[in-house]
Amino acid sequence: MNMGTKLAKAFNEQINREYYSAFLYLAMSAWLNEQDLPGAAKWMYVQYQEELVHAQGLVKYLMLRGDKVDLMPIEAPKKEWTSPLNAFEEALEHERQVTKWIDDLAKMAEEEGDRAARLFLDWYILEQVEEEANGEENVVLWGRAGDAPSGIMMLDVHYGQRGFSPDEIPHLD
Ligand code: OFO
Repeated sequence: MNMGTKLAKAFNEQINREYYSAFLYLAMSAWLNEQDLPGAAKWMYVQYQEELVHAQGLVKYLMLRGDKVDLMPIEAPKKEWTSPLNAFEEALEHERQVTKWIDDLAKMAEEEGDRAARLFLDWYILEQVEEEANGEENVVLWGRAGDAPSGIMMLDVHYGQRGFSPDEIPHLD
């Protein structure tokens, strides 16, 4: 039950974007670690792990449908930010862009009359609500901490508590 060339191509483009997201957050994690913020670095590392799973979910779906998986080069992310707040602001901006891409993909599935693909994408649509909510909270919290060393230290401890549990994307197993 192939999706067809147009939709499969769009899925492959989204796979590339999810891997780029993973690279971006891995780069942010490394930079935050260099800034002696191990908690924030861990938070971003968990985000990196989540993005890998998002990409895997799309790959598995293409395989399930019998469409071609076309892995493409992943753009190198930037490597430095001016402050932790700046990194979290850019992460939020990136997630807002990802939301638009996922919405466009869902619209294409609708236009193509592919109900199964459209239903599968519901998981990603709902995930983006969470991604943006987390991103907005990050910006508020790191903005509040400002340049105060004690505030930054407390926030970093809080961020270090984030653990990774793989998302339950349909058909991933
Ligand atoms: Fe894959 O949700 Fe973030 O980018």
